[in-house]
Amino acid sequence: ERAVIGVTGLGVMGRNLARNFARHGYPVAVHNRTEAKTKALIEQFGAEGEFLPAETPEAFVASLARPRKIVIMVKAGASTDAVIEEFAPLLEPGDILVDGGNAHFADTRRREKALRERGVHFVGTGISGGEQGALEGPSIMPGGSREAYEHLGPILEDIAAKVDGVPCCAYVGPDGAGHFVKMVHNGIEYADMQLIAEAYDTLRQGAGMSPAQIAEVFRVWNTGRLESYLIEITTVVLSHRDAATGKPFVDVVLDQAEQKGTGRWTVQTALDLGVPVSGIAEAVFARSLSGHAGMREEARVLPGPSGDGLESSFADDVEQALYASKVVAYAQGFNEIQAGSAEYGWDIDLGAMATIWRGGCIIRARFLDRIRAAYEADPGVPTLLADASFADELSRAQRAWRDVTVAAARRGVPAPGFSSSLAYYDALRAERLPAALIQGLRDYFGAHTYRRVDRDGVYHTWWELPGQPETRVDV
Ligand code: NBP
Repeated sequence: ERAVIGVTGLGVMGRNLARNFARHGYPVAVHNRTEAKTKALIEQFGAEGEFLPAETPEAFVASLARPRKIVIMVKAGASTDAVIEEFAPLLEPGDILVDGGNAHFADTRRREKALRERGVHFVGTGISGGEQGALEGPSIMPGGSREAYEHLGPILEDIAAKVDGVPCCAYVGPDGAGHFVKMVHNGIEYADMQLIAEAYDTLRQGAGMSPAQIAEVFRVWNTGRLESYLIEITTVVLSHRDAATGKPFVDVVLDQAEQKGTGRWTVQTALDLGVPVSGIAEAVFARSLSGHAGMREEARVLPGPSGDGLESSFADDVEQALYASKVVAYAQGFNEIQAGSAEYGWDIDLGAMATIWRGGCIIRARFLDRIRAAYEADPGVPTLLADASFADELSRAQRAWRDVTVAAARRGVPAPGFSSSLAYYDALRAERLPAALIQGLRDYFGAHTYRRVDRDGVYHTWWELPGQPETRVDV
């Protein structure tokens, strides 16, 4: 019973997570369904720390100190249920099962409830940062009971990424909260990448710049407020040349983006919760559109605009459009976390979520400090757009944001992220929305009723009667 923690599922992520624990001095029990992976881990990396390999779940469980802490790192879905079924009977009340896979938060809620009834803590945990993050310090978003976090938290905080000495790991909230936050993190990641892609496309097609020139633009942007991992690697990818053809790498890659589903979950969940996450939704739809090869092939005959190129000083405007749209996407994502937290009673600290995303994960960025500060200044701020410092930046960006959106449309460059984020900004700040007309139409064809700006109550207009009288229907 030497192992402080155990990892079962030694794929790409599990293996590196186990090594991360070992490198931090924790004796770590390791187990994998196919034993060869366990052996390979010991052979290759056994010298990095104290590993306790186990052939069977029984031996694995027996090697763990109590309360046992077991991290499951297997393919999300049925595999996770299979592994839980295998291990749960071997555990005792107070033991802690951690699911570090990309589970849907609803599955995590179900699993947590079932295990709680057996006295076992189930900690659905978002882990971001990919293979390298798992090894060198990921961003960790653990849900589950506070009691479980008391045992587990210090170890996870130890192996997490650090920014200014602060670990990128904090207790998120009960049951599915950790996986929910990870889901929204991935949705925001989709939006971030879509906006970067639009900035690139606008500069390439609109301003006629080469990938190498655009790489340089991104390099400069990465020294300013956009500084982030994704902007940094955009420079690397755009600078890269294909060895076989000598062409820019971006020109030899098939332009059909794939997805594993967490972006889609973010949007589906937002639809259920009634939270407008248009920037994230556009990013998911843009990926799915890119994959419709047949439809795109047939539509290629449609004419586009004719016109001159844009000036390269335009790049400064694109930076503003990218930044402003990014603020909108994050504001929408944080609203979704806020809504999920309210719906499920999680009491999530939004500022803390921005804090744990500052390092380790794919969306790590300087910008997240600003979000943390905004929630520290006013934890109840209904939208980040209303935070004084973001509002100020958006108002200064808006001229360029509008110009780039217009220019993209004029040039025939699709920029759904820029334009939908701008529409969201304009809709939120609007004095009056045409939703009033929609209410009128609904009342006309379906007697769906409406409320008035000048009086309380619910009303219906008798559209078919002479004089079209109105009555109050809620009394
Ligand atoms: P891999 O595909 O590398 O490994 C899958 C692991 O699941 C293997 O250890 C495999 O065992 C095990 N497994 C499967 Br599949 N079915 C099983 C079952 N029925 N019983 C027991 N073990 C089973 O996955 P990965 O990329 O390490 O991802 C693991 C989890 O981490 C996923 O949920 C993923 O979404 C999540 N995640 C991945 C990343 C990333 O960047 N890759 C980032 C963040 C989160 P075997 O060796 O016997 O086949």
